[in-house]
Amino acid sequence: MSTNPSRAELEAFWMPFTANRQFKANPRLLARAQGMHYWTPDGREILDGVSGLWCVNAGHGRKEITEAVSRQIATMEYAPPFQMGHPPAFELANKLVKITPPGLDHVFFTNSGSESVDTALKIAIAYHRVRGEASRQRLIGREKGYHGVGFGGISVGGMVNNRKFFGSLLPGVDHLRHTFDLEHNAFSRGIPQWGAHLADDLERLVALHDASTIAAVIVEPVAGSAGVILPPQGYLQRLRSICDKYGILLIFDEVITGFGRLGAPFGATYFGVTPDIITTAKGLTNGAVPMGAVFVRKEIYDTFMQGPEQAIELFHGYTYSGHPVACAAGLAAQEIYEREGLLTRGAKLAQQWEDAVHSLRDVPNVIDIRNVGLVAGIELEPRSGAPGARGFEALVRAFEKGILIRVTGDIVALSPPLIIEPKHIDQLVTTLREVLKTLD
Ligand code: PXG
Ligand code: PLP
Repeated sequence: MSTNPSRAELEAFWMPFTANRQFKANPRLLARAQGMHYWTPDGREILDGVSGLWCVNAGHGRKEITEAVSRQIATMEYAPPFQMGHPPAFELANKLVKITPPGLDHVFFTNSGSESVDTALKIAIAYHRVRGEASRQRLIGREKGYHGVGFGGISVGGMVNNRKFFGSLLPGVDHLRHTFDLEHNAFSRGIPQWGAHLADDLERLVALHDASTIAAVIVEPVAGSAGVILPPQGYLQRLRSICDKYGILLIFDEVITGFGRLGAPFGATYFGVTPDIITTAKGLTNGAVPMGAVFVRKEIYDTFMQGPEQAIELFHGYTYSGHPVACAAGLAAQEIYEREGLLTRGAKLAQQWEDAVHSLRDVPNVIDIRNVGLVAGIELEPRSGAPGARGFEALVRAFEKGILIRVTGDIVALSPPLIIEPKHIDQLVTTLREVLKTLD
């Protein structure tokens, strides 16, 4: 394909979560990547402000990953994961449980965040059944939550457009109210003070459905996809203690917050709240090969390990669970994170990051700025009668001016590779200021 493909050449690919007709009329193509940058087919340099899509945490083009993947694909490209094993999967599992919060010491491998979520929800329901409490089947998500695009994930998720087209979804699901509140929390620096009591909404759902029907609560420690929505101080602690009180499993969906995004290995580590299950993907392999992982407490794993020894304990798994090439990428990525201290590097840059993004406060149409670790959300006032239009223009113009940002509705999200240097932070914020100033 040429560097300037025709409309016809772009037609066959039905692009995901994309305005296909707009894109195919005005394509935004990426051809190459290294470090903090992408390059377009015609050689324009683009500063990556979103780690690809929240996943390339160690930056692009990491040689160690390329080499590990090449070695593995040449040695053994595939091995069946059911009733068979191969060393890299065990090695990666052992490496990962060293950085998970204490107690979460078993790993189930998947191929994406959506599969991790599906796996976690199934484990939660099956766990209660195996324990003899089969009435616990209900799943509780949260408004504005994003848990991928499987039927389980969109059922517990709370983003209207991701749900409304797809019928009646899973039965037996309810939602906590979200923690987004401009009136109390606009322009908070870091974690907002107001709103720990919003966790008490779980008490309302317990009173309505009874704890004996509830298997699990799933939340993102920081909601990414809906536009960087932060948990108020004390909120996650309160959710944890209500779950404990009623024997409900707490699942943290850390597909975005996992692997250093907040300046700590996991959101659970950052907030000091330990869930029963953690779902991950994205940064696990630095985005180089698709892979997800679900971490569970020892007690959950042990509960399944009963009955005859030759019997399968969990009827669940994917053809590509623990794929050798993904494991090789995962091992290499984790070694980079460890060697370069990337899982905690965000903490060192967080203050500078916070000051830089909050400097956009005076820009026209900016109605809120939210930040934690190396994440920021910059919320724009929607244009009247055209929600999302201003945000979309920001994305297009930012790309023209050489920065890659992510936009949800009228919220700009930033989540740069954890290798970012101060000069890149300056460039990102200065360019974004210019872009936002030109929007009417
Ligand atoms: N859970 C969470 C918390 C996520 O952020 C998924 C599950 C699903 O992962 P997969 O690998 O199936 O895509 C995600 C993914 C955005 C955006 O709007 C966010 C995600 C994916 C695509 C776009 O910024 N997060
Ligand atoms: N559909 C069919 C017909 C299959 O045979 C399989 C796996 O064997 C699947 C779906 C599931 O595929 P995967 O294991 O890659 O999720």
